[in-house]
Amino acid sequence: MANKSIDHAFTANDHKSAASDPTYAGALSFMRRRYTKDATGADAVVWGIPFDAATSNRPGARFGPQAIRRASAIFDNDPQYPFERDLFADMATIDYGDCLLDYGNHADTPATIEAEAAKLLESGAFLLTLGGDHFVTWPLLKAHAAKHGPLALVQFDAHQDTWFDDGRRIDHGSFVARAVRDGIIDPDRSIQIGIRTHAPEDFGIRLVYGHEVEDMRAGDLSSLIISHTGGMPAYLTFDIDCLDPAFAPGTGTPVAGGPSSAKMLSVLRGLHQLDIRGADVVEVAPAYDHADITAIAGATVAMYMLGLHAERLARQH
Ligand SMILES: [Mn+2]
Repeated sequence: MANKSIDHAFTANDHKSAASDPTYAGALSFMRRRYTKDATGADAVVWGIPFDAATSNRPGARFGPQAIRRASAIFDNDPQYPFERDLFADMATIDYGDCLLDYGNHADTPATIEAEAAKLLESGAFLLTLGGDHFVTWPLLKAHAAKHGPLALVQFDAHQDTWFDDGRRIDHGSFVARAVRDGIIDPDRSIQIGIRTHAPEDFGIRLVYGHEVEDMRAGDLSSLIISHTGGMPAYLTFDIDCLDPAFAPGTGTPVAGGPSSAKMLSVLRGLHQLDIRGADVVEVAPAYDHADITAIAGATVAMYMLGLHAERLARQH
């Protein structure tokens, strides 16, 4: 057993070192990144929001961050395809742990998430958030828009998330409506991929339905996303229920007829020209999962998001 170490999540001396924990052992952080509450000097921060009180059907996404971190151990000791690099060699990355929320006081939840996200963004790092149900994207968008201005939303989802919203409800199906009304996303530059349910409003957002995804090539979908956002700063949100329940059974509101994880990973891989300013993976609910299928898909989507940021940093150097 050459060059193995263990518990990189708390023994790492810096934020760029490669972990070499045995895959089946060691303290679990996202991809064994160092756990720290100090984001100073980090190029990328991974953060969990264990919240699922906005779920309309099956709850359980509060366990999403834990499940995704645990599944991310499968990447250990293998340089990650398709990025052909040790992702962290030139991208200092930490695991900031989770957001503390009061389960008995959801009225304060959005402001708590927003304030902590804003603090992390102040450090200059790229923020990758592990949900949590899709409500968490609302305060995350607010924090990102405060820094970058209005954003193009690139949303992978079976649902449009434009349901009724009075600005006070805590609903995982309405954050898009709220974001459009508050001007923090530009609907004309936003796009939703994998949609297979109907909501009352689309606000002019470009929809790519599940059956259209089925008919399109992955590269064409990537090109459509890039051209539709038109170079605007973008926020990438991946609701794991975008995938067919065959590839993501462990989620709150599954819908049949979705794409495979292979196809959507190919689409993500083609997004390196997108001006991504922030990203999240939401709605992984491990209680309904089998053999970590959904958690592995979520961890891989998250890893691809970090990979896109690593490529972006490499281009800037
Ligand atoms: Mn959603």
